[in-house]
Amino acid sequence: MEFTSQLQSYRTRTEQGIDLLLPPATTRPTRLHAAMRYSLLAGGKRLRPILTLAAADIFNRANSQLPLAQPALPAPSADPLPVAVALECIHTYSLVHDDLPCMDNDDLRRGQPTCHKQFDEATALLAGDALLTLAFQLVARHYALTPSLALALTGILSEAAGSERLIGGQMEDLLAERKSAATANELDFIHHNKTGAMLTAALLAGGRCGGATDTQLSLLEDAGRHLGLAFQIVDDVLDATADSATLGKTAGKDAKAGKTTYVTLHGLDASGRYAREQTDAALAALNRLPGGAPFLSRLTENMAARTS
Ligand code: GRG
Repeated sequence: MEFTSQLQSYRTRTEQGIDLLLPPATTRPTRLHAAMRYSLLAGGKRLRPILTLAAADIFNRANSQLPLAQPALPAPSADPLPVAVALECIHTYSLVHDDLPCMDNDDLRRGQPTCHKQFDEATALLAGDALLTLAFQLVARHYALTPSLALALTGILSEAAGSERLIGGQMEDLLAERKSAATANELDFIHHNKTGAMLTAALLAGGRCGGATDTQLSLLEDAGRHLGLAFQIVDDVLDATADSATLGKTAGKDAKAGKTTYVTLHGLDASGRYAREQTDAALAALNRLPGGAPFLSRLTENMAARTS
């Protein structure tokens, strides 16, 4: 399938999965479930679930081409959709909490009022908590028949979302804001964990569902790390150069808050070069996967060239 149609197909699968796997808005307490659905269905690029679905497909395709009698059979593949939705739940919870007044205090997210603006602070806090919890419920429910896969996915999700990765990155980010400037090392730590961990987890979860080998999982991890940094550098460049309407969130916030970013540390040109280096490193890892992972490679290029 051509890239754009494939991208749209993954996105549609994700949207349908979200709608199906989230409790209906009529579930009691309706305000909570309405807030969860509001934030999750508000749009967004769906990058993490797309990475999961595409990573699983690499191995589904490769494994389906193997001769029947293999000396070391790859693990059987499983439907990656529930864990793809789980990743989007965790990502969305982190956005809902990040937008709260005690953190980034933002009014606009995915082109719409943030969850606490649309509902209220307490509801947004609880909706975020519930989305995080739902992610693990989805994994427990939908992979119950393959306990070793359920365990591996739980490990991937909990590590990426935990105190040393996503939450740790957010903590260091808040600490860095309180002092005059973050160092390059601190900035790399923040983004490697705040942004990179969830992107890597998405690729790993897909690889696990598709039955990737340990070597292939290492390549996915490598790709995720570089993709995460490239993604964040581009995010910093866009914050400094794009407008709010294009971004669907408040632009120029970093500069206004006096925040250290790749752009303030290295300037626009060097940031562009650094993003390119990281993109190339991600592509090199993807290229070593079965079939050269053309969809993920094109997506990586597109992320580097994105305008929102
Ligand atoms: C509250 C534990 C906790 C963490 C918050 C997500 C986050 C961490 C902060 C938001 C600010 C930020 C720049 C995070 C880096 C990751 C990032 C670029 C998130 C936005 O991801 P996109 O662009 O968003 O994929 P959409 O809306 O398209 O899904």
